[in-house]
Amino acid sequence: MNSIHTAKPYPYPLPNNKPCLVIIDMQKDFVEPGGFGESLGNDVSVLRKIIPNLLDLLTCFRKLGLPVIHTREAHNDELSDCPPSKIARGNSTLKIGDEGPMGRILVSSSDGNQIIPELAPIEGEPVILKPGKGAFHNTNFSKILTSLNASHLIFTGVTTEVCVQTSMREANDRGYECLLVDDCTESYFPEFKKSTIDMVIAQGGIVGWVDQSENIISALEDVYE
Ligand code: C5J
Repeated sequence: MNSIHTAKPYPYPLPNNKPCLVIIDMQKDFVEPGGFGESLGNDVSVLRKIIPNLLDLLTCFRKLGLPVIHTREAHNDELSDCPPSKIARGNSTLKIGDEGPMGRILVSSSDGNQIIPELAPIEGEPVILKPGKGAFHNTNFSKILTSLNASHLIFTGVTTEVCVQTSMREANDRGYECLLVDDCTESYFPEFKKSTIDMVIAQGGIVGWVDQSENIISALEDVYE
């Protein structure tokens, strides 16, 4: 059985079918000034440091013809898919649906809701619009994974302890083999990122595996090229 032998807490098996790259919420709302992330009081520049690593991993998946799925945390214009509790929550200067410098906060039609240009999806790469923190809640993510015959998901994106971790846990509960890429995920709070990584690999990999992008790229090239 092929594997990524450097993964923690033990080698991550690589399947005969294709592993899928899942890029969570690399949208302007969280990564650029003027969006939801900044309105919550965060320094968004800390999230940007993963972009070069994520681009390398994305390029590898595209080169090898392996599937890539993007998500955006997004609501419709009427906010009919957004519970009032979600709008009320948080100490932000701009609430979900308010007009900000990049258009309405977390509304799918806004400029701020689009994926950053560096990682923009290309033709054939599905983009899941998710109204919740997890990628499965009220979306067609399950259907797309089934249509791809996916069993192994490689998770990246922001923020580690919110949408990435929630989505990975949802996937783990549904039987997917999940690997979190340490240097391709980021949090506004370094200690929360560290805790998430620790939690994933604790107790013999109770939620999945963790590794660095360089090791993953090298293993994928060996197995799928
Ligand atoms: C948050 C996310 N943090 N994508 N969303 O509200 O993690």
